[in-house]
Amino acid sequence: MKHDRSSLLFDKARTIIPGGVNSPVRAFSSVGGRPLFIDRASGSKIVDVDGNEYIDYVGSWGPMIAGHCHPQVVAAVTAAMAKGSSFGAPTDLELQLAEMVVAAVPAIEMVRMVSSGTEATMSAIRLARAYTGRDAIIKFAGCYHGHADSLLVKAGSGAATFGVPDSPGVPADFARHTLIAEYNDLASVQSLVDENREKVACIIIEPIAGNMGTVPPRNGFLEGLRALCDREGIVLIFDEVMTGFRVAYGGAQELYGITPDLTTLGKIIGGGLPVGAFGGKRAIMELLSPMGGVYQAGTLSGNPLAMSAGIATLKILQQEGFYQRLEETSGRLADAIASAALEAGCPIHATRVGSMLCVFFSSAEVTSWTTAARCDTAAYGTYFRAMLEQGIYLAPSQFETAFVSFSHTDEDIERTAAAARKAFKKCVAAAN
Ligand code: KE4
Repeated sequence: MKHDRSSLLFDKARTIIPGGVNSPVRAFSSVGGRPLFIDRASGSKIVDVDGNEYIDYVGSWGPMIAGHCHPQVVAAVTAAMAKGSSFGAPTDLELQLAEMVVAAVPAIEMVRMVSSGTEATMSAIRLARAYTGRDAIIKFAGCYHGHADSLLVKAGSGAATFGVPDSPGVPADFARHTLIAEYNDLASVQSLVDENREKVACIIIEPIAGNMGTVPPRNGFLEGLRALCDREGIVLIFDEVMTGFRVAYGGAQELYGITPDLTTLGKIIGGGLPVGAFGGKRAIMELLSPMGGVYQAGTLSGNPLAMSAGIATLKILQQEGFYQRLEETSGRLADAIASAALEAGCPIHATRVGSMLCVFFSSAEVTSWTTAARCDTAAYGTYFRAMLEQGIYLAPSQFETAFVSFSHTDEDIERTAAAARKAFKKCVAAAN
């Protein structure tokens, strides 16, 4: 595959955009090689500026669950654009999407739209601090909740990828309010709570961790967090920016039957346009300006184009059999990849929850950041490059999740399996 035009664009981009990218994990730094500049996409495929086509398992990091350029989403956004892109005033569209979210997620009694997942989590934490009058927050090593200062402590995703889970520029005075627990380790949470009596405002968690690779919650873990928060008067925040409408129409909280106090959303509810949302108990949400004193605002919050894309996408997800088809396709892919690794004699630990999946280059089970961090990231890089050369576009980091969309076909799965067989053999050869 030739990548001349991508390479030229990357050289130019790097002169005026830090790292040549507008989000670090896109830089391919941890997997070697140079990022591809994408020209267009449709269904399960993306095409780079050199005309190379790939089966896409990044899906814009989650939003494209219905596939790229879904006709219903394109039509909705085109129609909205013809009426105006932004008014800075309430519209019926944001009410429609709010009603769909509230109907889908019973724990959300009220919801506020914003323009990114970061804004959603940052605002939810501010609300939790106001509601409890407490300052400390608990997050989990390896979980990523966006790049707000208080959350860039032992963060996952790109922060983990680049080895800066504790970002420079975050004042120690901010970070000291962020306490770090171990995912799937209730005792580590209880210890922090015991050491910080009456000081913890909230626990924020990815109910299925997707930013250290895909790490499912162990049986009883989420239930234990819910009980602990009830005992201690702590606000439980489920960050479902990635899992919301992904693993079930009602998100991970529907899948596991746990009711958080606040939920953050993003990605899928914007159908690929900039969006985020946070919502939950009325008693907490009513503290938000202009009802209450907790300030939060945004020029493009509830933007008509993003709302239109989100409404159209959720309508597609409501179609009979949508999640069943997604489950079947994802299961076939996971089985094929596991078989390919076994056939090649390449030790991996594979995880999957619905259409979120991950190949950890580890012979041990991965249940938290401690075990994820031990993965062979060089081997992941070999796997990534070998798959890319064969037209399979994976997340350019071991500490991310692969996403299957409704538009991935049986042929896509077969092609991916064939590519994986060769890629794992390359990994074994490289290791010897
Ligand atoms: P954004 O601000 O990027 O819209 O959302 C932040 C966020 C919050 N919570 C969770 C669980 C998330 O996964 C994210 C963002 N996810 C990453 C991918 N792992 C976005 C990709 C990127 O940073 O470029």
